[in-house]
Amino acid sequence: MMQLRPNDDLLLVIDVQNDFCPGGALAVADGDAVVPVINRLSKRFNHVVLTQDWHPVGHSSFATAHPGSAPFETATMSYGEQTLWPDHCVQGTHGAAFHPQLSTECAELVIRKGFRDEMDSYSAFFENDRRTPTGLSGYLRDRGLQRLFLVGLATDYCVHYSAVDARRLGFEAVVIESGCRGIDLAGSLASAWIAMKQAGVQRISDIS
Ligand code: VGL
Ligand code: ZN
Repeated sequence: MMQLRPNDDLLLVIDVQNDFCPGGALAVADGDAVVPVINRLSKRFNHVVLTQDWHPVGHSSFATAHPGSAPFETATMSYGEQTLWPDHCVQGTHGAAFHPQLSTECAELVIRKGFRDEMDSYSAFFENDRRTPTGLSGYLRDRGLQRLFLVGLATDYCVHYSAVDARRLGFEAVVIESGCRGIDLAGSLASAWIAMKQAGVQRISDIS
């Protein structure tokens, strides 16, 4: 049983957007199942922050921006290998909007990411060069928030990168499994759990 610390703890809700839910452009299997779980968890936290994947039209992470490439292939970018995705979470579209049942009114901050043309961003803290900050760590430090509980989509990409970066930056990080679903591309879900464990990320099934 996990004892919450109301002044230290933050629920970080990653990318619960229409395009990652069934029917969306980059649908995660059962992705919308996280919505009631997250709504229930949100009530337990004094502090809730949401992230929103927010790409310009023709973004460099889209396979359509790389002639001859198909979604889920990789491309070499200035910062390394990048998986190419179907067009998704385009700024201002229905796909980029939060799931309509997600309760967003309790959120004190929405971090948008992936809005730079030339760079993708999985982590809530850094763009995919692992260097360009989103500002979230400064916000958390200024607010004195030390322990992050992560939920959302997808476990093996944005939740994984956010949790590992949280540890790198010296925060405590706990992933709540019932509030996450994964894409699982070529074993990515299993390797994400291994990487998170190695980084000192805690994994719990739920908060009762
Ligand atoms: C995500 C792939 C591309 C995610 C975002 O939210 O996990 N995955 N963009
Ligand atoms: Zn994206």
